[in-house]
Amino acid sequence: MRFPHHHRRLLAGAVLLGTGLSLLTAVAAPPAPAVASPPSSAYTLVFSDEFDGTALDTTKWHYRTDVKANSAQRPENVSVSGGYLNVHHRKESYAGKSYTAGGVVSKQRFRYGYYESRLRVTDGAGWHGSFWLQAGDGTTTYPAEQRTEIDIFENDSVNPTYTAQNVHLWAGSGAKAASSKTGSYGPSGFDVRQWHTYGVDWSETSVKFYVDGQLTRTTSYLPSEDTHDYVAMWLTSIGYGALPDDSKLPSATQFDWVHYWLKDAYVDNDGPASYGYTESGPWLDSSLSGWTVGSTTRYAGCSVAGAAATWRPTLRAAGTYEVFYRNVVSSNGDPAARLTVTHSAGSTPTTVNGRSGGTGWVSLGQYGFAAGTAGHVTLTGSGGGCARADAVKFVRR
Ligand SMILES: [Ca+2]
Repeated sequence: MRFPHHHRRLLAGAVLLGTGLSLLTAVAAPPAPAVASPPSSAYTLVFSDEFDGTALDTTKWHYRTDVKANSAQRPENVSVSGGYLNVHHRKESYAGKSYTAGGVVSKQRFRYGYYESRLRVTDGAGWHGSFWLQAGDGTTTYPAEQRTEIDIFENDSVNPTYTAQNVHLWAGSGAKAASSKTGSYGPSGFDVRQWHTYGVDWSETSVKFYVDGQLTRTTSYLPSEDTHDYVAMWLTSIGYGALPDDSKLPSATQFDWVHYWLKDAYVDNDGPASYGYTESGPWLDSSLSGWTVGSTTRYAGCSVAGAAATWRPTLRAAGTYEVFYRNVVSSNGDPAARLTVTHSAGSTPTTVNGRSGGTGWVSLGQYGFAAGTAGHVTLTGSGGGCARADAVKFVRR
């Protein structure tokens, strides 16, 4: 099921249509229809920028300011006008380069969910337009915290007939953790100088790439392959590959809007502090690995009854969710850890054996939840072993 909705600029045009054809000439020719395309109704919009103002919203965005390949990136090259984020390309000497470009990097971090932007790249060789996900603040493309990189859209403008659709697995500071998962999309007649929407649905096990609302490529990407970390959205363009075609400068790569939709909620002991994990009683760092590469776990004092950990997501929409606890099994684990799910109809306890069986997600059942932070899971140690805390997920059903 899909939920197309027209961009509000088109709605404004439709309103004017009803008032008389003579007004049509006052309305700029609308670009091709924009489609917001979460893969199902279970997704909720939680971050967006329509770029409809006259200045960048710097509460949402850093500027990309690195110096890389053929250009230096400058805040001066980013503008918001005409309903677009414009990333300007210029021939000018700056920071040792002969060209400048730029872009924006979200201050907020995201993980799983559906990301989409409508964009078009410049006409003329030399520019690497991209809509992509990775940690960082724009000062470098190789931050120490760099792990997952997902290229939702990526093109070298010397060949405007394709978009790359890659997942890169980094270990930080430009070092690879594993081989990239590369692919591209470019059917006959495809032209990235025209407006298209590019989306990615990133989940715990896969990355699905969309173009104009159609699924074009799926790659598996498991939490055991690299850290599924919290990433920023990058909407950028830099000089890269073929030298720029000076006859086309100045030019710009344009972004009409960007949207992020969330479906499932993950709460992790080592996620951002504000993302809903808390403890009471004696807890310690464990050497046992968490659910994704680099994720840590905690354990309660092993003979202490009553130590508790709580996972409390911010659920973006009311609905039915299946709740899972990641059971980190060990020989000294708590054989009777008590997991209590608090939901719209009350609280439901489940006893989980943390001493035998395999480490992995354990379903605690499906329940109804309100939007917000009322729903939660609490782990209470029995005192008969080490209760262990890693992650809990709420999967929308
Ligand atoms: Ca963890």
